[in-house]
Amino acid sequence: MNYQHSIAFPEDFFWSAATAAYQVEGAHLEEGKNLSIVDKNINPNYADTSVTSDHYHRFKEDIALMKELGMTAYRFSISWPRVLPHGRGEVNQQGLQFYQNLVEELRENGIEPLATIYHFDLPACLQEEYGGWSSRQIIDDFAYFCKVLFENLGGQVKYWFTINEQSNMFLLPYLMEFDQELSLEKQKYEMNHIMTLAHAKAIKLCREVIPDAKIGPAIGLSPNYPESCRPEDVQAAREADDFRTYLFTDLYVHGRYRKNIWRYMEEHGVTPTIEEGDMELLQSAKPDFLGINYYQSRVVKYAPESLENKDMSINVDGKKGETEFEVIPGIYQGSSNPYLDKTDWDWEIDAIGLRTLLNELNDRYGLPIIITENGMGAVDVLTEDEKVHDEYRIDYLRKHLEQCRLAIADGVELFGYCPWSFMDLLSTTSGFRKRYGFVYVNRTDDDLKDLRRIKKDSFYWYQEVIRSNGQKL
Ligand code: BGP
Repeated sequence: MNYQHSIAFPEDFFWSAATAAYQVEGAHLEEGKNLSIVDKNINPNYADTSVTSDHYHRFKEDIALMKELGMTAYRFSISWPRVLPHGRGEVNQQGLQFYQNLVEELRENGIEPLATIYHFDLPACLQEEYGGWSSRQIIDDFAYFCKVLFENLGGQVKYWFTINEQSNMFLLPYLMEFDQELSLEKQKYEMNHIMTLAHAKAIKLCREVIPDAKIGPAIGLSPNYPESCRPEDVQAAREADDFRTYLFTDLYVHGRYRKNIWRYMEEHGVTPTIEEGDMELLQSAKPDFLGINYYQSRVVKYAPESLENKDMSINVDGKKGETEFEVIPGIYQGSSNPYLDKTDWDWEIDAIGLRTLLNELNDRYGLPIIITENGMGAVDVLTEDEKVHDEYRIDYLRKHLEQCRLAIADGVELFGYCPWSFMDLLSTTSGFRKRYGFVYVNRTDDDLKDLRRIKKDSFYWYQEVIRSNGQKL
């Protein structure tokens, strides 16, 4: 439904953009920083994490560009092994100072800092010591990391995201490490439970240390459409949403496991270990908002019991058609959507799906929502006259923002938009080949060149969007 009178974005809407530490900072072993599991496990076919966009050394220049763009907020993440090189214990003052300088510089430029505490980069030493997220020991270590951040940055940072894409880390665990001897599925459900406990503790701690701050998760979500109106497919789409979305959001918001998923876990012998007090902790830590990373929707159909179980295999090289869909026999299997265009990485472009998702989440949970990621990965071309004509990205973002405006008119309390990404950075799966930024970074996977910053066409477009508070899309 369209409305006759268009609704404006709220006056205090956060016009933001996002990055994450390991993808943008570089300096992966400088000034006391230690290795994370991402530093060790990033796709070896592309650039590594050592330099990336060199933001660690150029953050002032980058913040000047954010200001020029007109951003009123900036979502970034804090590297755990930069602040705590041993995962716990002694704080690396130089590492902490970097984030203090960063948030100070943002504030001086009128940009609200939005900080993600955990964006995939677990200190490698904690993985080696006790298996990282597979052990409950991590809950206290994570709480300690949070305490250091809240105490030292809490005066300046009033918006916090606990864990980035717990759902995707669990679904596409290309950066995680598992025990080869144990059932993968069981380990995933155990880890998910442990992560949710750590997230809940962080929320409680934040409320104690910075009572005027707001905190919530940043969840990676793709709504599932049924491939046909065959009732089996409609039910399969419902269940896909239960497994891939509502398992996580119900845990975060209500502190409970969905009954159908719990029954599934019991029947498959993969229930997580629940200790005394766990569920009370989860129930006592309702987030202030939901952060949503949205890139695409998905299509599913019923998967007969006779099929073989198969994990999803994602396209990492940007050659169309390489994605292989997951199959969960008796529940659902993925399929492609003939009505949608796709990126070179097979991500299905569906702006309306964002409105649908926002409304669905609003109806279920009634919490304020911020879009913490949304964007289009592409191979950008730098022309001889130093331009990047990324009209495909403008088109993608414009369409998604139109749907955000409609969702606000529908009644969704949307308070910010953080396109992925502010500047070009190391893609989690595909190095510097796959770019997302408003600002081009002059380097390739093999050649660091001069790392010069160049404003793309989308930079000037977003600048106008912000200047008009979203009236001019
Ligand atoms: C999300 C991550 C980001 C980012 C983005 C794009 O899952 O939170 O860190 O990488 O996806 O993904 P990719 O870089 O694989 O295209």
